[in-house]
Amino acid sequence: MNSAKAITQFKKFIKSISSKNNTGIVFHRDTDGVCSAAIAFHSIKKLFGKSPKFLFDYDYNDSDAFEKILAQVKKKNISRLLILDIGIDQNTEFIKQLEKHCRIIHIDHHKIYNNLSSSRTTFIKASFLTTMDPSKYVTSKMCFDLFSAVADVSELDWVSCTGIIGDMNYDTWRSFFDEVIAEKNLKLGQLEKSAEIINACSILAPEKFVSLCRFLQKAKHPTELIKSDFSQFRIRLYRTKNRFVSSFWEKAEHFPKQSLHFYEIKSKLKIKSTVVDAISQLYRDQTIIVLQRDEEMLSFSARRQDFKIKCNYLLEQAVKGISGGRAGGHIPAAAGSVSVDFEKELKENIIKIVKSGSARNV
Ligand SMILES: [Mn+2]
Repeated sequence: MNSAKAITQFKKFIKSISSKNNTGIVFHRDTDGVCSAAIAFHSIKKLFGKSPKFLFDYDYNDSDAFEKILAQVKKKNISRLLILDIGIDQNTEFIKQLEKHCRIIHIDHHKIYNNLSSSRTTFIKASFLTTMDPSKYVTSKMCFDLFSAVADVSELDWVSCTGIIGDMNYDTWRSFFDEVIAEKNLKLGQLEKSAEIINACSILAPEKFVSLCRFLQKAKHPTELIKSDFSQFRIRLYRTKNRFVSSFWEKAEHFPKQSLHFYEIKSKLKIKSTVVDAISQLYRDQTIIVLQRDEEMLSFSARRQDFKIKCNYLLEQAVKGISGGRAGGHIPAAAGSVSVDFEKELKENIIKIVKSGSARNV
């Protein structure tokens, strides 16, 4: 699939919507995900005079998520569903179920696991639209560019920037930021603060994430978000994060020869992605793996900012053969989970794979 074809497919899907259709948006419960959803929401409302009837923030760790989505799609009679910033093509069976009830468009920048393209599903991955690594063409920028071809979404350019920061790709999109900053009379710091507020909300108050999406789709400037009630979560989260970041050297398990570090953190907050993002910004040429457990599951996130190790491959291989193990993501950022009983096996697998050199990105 080339870029022109993908854009044609996108337009075809949008043309298939009328004001008679009920639309829904399923988006990843993270900053890039909700920013993507806000841009899609805004566009649909503008194009059809009718807001999406169903919004759902998807968490990879929620084993009931697919059932919940299917039930709501049926109940709310959703006939057009947008799935944003989720590697949903790992779950072809679920898509087959959904296709019985609605037409689907999947817009995402994770690597391609399975091509879902069918008469009912429009499948758009970043790699159809760009030659750069797909992790860099974040979904909120994809949505901004795609929807710009059918509607005026310029009001939400700052939301796209916020999603880009959430997926740590400011450097890739510097000139886009310069334009937005000049046009909206913004400061980069306001966009960074916005990304932090959204991230904090996803962790401390996920039950408010759908209303955050509704808020963002009509917010014309980051100050609206910064002055809102959502702002309160930021300070609480960042205090905790900084504590973990500052004890990284002392508390983590280090494998300097492999440039590999395991760091298990204990917190009631689901904070591992935030912690690993911050640490990996400090040590860009190291493979950092932060682990966090609840009663049953051990979750982990891997980061490597210099692209020398494929984190997605590393974790996918490491959970192979571990029953119930899951993993996926991008080259610089991936995540997964196994049952707590398999911690030792998981770490041994990771060390073995790194030593073998097979996860090297050549
Ligand atoms: Mn993303």
